[in-house]
Amino acid sequence: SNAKFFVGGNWKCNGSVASVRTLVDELNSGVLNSGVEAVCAPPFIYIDYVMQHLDSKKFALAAQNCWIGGNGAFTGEISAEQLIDFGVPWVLAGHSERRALNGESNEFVAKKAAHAVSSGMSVIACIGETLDQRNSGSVFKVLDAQMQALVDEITDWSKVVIAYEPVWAIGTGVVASPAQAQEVHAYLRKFCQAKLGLSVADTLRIIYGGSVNDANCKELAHMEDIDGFLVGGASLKGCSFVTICNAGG
Ligand code: G2H
Repeated sequence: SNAKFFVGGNWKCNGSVASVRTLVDELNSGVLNSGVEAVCAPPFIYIDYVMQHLDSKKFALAAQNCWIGGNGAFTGEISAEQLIDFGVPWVLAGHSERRALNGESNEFVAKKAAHAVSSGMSVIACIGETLDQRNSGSVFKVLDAQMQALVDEITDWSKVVIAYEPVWAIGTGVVASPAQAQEVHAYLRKFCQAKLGLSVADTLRIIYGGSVNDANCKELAHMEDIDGFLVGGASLKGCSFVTICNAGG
């Protein structure tokens, strides 16, 4: 598509003060292509350190989650308003781990993403089918429902990146083949074309996530409708993450 290559590093619930310092140093010493938009998503408690030390000319910051609405009596939550106030421009929504482990529904994810966008944030909205759903032939039905919920809530799609992350490929080492990923990405772009129009569909970044590493990224990046990656495990190694960021060419 006609979109700037986008790579997010989702550190998940990993790291320590010491390892975050090492990772930031590794990332700062990497050389990034000018054609890539790269974003790192540390756990909340390390965001302040990363903001102060990570080279902001190379990497922007994302939070891994936010609350569905504004500030208030919501113990343990952090709002999009607070992230904006703190200077964090990006947030993930609907990662499959939160859908599965925290019971986040399509509607909840969509409302959260829409609230974050209306608060001024950019959102990486994650979707994807499980292995059972793939084996029973309901991939597109599942993706339709996840996408339709987002379409129903989000008004400004210029602030959205869609991450297709098949659950069976997440953290398993089983990466989707380039053809498997391309098939879904092309489907998603068509869906967006029908629901949101040609210009949105053409500029929307649809990125792939699930066991992306420095060895498999190049082949995936060549596929026409793969506009970047969301990277978990391999984003914890600075040199691997930089290699993946540069896979777009
Ligand atoms: C998918 C991905 C990052 P990993 O969750 O979001 O993780 O690359 O470890 O499969």
